[in-house]
Amino acid sequence: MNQKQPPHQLSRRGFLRLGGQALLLSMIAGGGLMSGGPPQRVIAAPAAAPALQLPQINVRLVATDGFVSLPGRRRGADNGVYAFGFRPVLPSETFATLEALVSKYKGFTQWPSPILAVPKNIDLYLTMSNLGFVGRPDLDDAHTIHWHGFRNPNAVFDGVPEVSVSVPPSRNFPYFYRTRAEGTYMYHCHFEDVEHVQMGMDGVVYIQALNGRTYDSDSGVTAFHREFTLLLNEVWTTPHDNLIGVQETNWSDYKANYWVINGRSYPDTVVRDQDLAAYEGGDFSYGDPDLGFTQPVSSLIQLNAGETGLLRFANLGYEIHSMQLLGPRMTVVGHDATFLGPNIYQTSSVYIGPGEARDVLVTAPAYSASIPGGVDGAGSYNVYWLHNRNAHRLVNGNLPGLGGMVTQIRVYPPGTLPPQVAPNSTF
Ligand SMILES: [Cu+2]
Repeated sequence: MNQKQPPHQLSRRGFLRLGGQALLLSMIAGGGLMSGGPPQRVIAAPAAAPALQLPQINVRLVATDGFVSLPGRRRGADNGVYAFGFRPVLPSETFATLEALVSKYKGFTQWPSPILAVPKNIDLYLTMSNLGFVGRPDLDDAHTIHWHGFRNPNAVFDGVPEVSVSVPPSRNFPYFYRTRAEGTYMYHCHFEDVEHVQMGMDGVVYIQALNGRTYDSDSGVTAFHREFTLLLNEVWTTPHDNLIGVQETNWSDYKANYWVINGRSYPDTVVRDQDLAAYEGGDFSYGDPDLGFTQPVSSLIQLNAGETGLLRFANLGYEIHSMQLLGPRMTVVGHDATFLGPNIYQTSSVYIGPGEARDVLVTAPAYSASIPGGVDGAGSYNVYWLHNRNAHRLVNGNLPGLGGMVTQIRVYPPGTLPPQVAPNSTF
């Protein structure tokens, strides 16, 4: 995210200010004309009026297509899964020309869309640029960004194309959000949304509480040390293959054959960022067929013993998912970006319907060498499995063995892991 104020950003603020002044001036003029007397005096806004400007953050996402990688469907073997998605641009490119972004990013999708971790009480300007498709140049699909569950007072920025604006190829659109209510949300393209969401145009957005915990009015019970976004989806590879093969899909035949967390299915879910090159043999050059490039958001949960992790679950698949943790109890503190207050509950299985979100706290038990675990680059750990309770969703297509919607919580001796600086980063 770019918190700097480039010169033409100031001109945008100036434009808004000018717009406000122009409105005020026309009201004065109108009052004067209607009464026939002198212009009315301008009445100052009351001290309690909402601020006209809040601290501002600028973000830019590009929408394009490309290929992602699943077990048995590796992108590097020219057998990847065709997908659409939103990819972030570098902060230095936030105000780049569309042509520059097309030449660099077109055809390089990622899944899920980048995690948007947004402070509360800021103004977010999110510019989305539709770069068009490389794999299907015959399609002129538009895209939108819809923040699902977010209380958006203006339909123009809500991304539902039937009631607002969609963004055709070679066009930009600046979305505006004022972040008033903390919690876990999700965002997705709303243009032909059954297709575009299945194709990968979705991600997690969350609003950070001012107190550094999960919710501001929580009496201290939603504190955490580390946080992880876990976006649940299923993949039905048939429409992906049909799209790149220029064939139609009957969506009422929907029958998923992969189940993913953050776009990855096991064992990709438990690969540390630091091990990706060795895992797939890539070199991390731009466009390299690595998970780190196509599916860069880790699904692995790492905690020091005694630490509390916040798991921000969101489900943008089309099936209800029940995620079970074998080990410590989970404390559910939020549903759909709403603090549960006295209705906080403990459970070993969290049910999450399509379009729903859950804020779940897990406190890591003490480390013990006698508990099952392993050793990775961070050190020795105990392992607790977090998995879909439906065993049919613990597979990868027709491959044998464990796969699908399963990951690990790794618990290390106290002090092993340094403090977290970004959600989902691994050590
Ligand atoms: Cu779209």
